[in-house]
Amino acid sequence: MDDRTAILREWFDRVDSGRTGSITAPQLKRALAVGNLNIAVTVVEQMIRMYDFDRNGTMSFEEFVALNNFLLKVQHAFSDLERGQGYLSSHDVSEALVKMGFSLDTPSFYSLCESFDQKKNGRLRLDDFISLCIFVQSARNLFDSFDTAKQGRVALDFNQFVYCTANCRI
Ligand SMILES: [Ca+2]
Repeated sequence: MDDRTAILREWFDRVDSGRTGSITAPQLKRALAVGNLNIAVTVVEQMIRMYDFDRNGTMSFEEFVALNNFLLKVQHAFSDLERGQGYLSSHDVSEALVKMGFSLDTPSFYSLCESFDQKKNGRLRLDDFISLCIFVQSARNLFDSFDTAKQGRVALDFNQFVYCTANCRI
């Protein structure tokens, strides 16, 4: 076990207060709040769904390590661009998303930014930005699961559309 894994393990065991070997959405939400990240429980649930490989609704240590890798990537993108301000402007968000491999057109980018700009002041703090990235990544995963021919385009019937929107609603 390397140092980073050992630190994560310690953190995980502290959050897993009942020593069940897995952590739940409310436990993860509380743990993130200790680190000053105020993330809506629906977003935390989405985080868990993204990496819940065995689909049991909770996060094992291995699943948590995968989530943590994603969160580190998001945090790095944020700190690269926040320039000591503590927030990203929508221009910075766009740049960060491109760096992370998401290039969106203007209408989808702005509606995305607006929905995650909690204070509606054009400034996305780290928790807003994490929520936004969780949404974009899960939308990407869901899209890819339908785009089996990898053509960048999918055709959905109404049931599939409802399935998608229900899955991405956070
Ligand atoms: Ca699981």
